[in-house]
Amino acid sequence: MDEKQTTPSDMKGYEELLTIGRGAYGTVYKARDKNTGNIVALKKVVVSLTEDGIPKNTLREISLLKQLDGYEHPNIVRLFDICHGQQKDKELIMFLVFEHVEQDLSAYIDKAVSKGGIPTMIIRDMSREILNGVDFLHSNRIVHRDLKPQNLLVSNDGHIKLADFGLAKTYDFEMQLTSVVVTLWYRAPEVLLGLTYATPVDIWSVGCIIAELYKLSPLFCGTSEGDQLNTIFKILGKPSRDEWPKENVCVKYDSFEIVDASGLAQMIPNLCSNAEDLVLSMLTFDPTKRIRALDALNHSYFTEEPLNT
Ligand code: 0RS
Repeated sequence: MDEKQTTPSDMKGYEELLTIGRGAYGTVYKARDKNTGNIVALKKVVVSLTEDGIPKNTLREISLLKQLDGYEHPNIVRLFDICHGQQKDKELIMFLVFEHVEQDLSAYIDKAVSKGGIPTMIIRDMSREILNGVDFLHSNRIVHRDLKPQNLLVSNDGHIKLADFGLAKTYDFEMQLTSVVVTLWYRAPEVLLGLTYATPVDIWSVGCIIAELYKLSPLFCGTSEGDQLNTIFKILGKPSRDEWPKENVCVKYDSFEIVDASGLAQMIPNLCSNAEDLVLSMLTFDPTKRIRALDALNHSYFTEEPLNT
């Protein structure tokens, strides 16, 4: 049997119920722990072995994931266990056993459309929880790199839990093999420009996600890297020549037309002024000037009584 066909059913102790998702990360299954009857999320990760066995980066990442779980952060999915499956040739199959959360934020937003939107107090609580989770990752020097409504999980009692982080170096190898369409909509400009990047990329994504909680549809829907940048500039305005990165950017400043920014308020009429100010401080082109998670949590949007204007 091909190793790609390995499912949790081959693993003693877990009964596979269904495939939740397939992506650059591998496959996530909904499964039942046969001993406890608990429902879990099983993530299958294929690790390519080197002459020395499991790559050092992978070991480091997995031990960090275990260590982070010790904090039991309320806005991060629990990691219950790590099991290794069979080893075939130069590959080892590992299963990460996570707490199962019923719904993702994209499904939650879809449902809210027919309900006439998300109450502003709920948006504020969710935004705070997302930033709390992001601040926790950043404090532990983890950059999520791919925050989006599909990997922000919503528990039955309405709390946000971040998933799909911490295995960046392990994935990158596998990612080249998978031909999954990755969304560009939450990507920061520095990523789209192919520059080096760090924690500010997650803040950009959070800005896009908070805007989406108000708008109920994605803010920047580009079809390619260039089109994504154009879409951003059409709404926020094109950065000045001064702001354009001086590092070796392959993309030319002049390749983007100068347009009159339509503005966020135009796109999202129900955005209050505090929310607009916070989102704009997250959607700052220059990553060094972008607000950090901890400062965002102390923004007047969270500390002042909300105004319904
Ligand atoms: C239509 C695109 C979407 O419990 C879901 C869970 C869900 C989990 C869970 C727990 C811990 C993960 C998932 C996880 C691990 C990579 C991941 C990537 C994305 C999301 C979670 C990941 N398709 C349908 C709805 N959907 C996302 C795909 C759901 C719905 C409920 N419960 N994941 N994903 N880690 N690694």
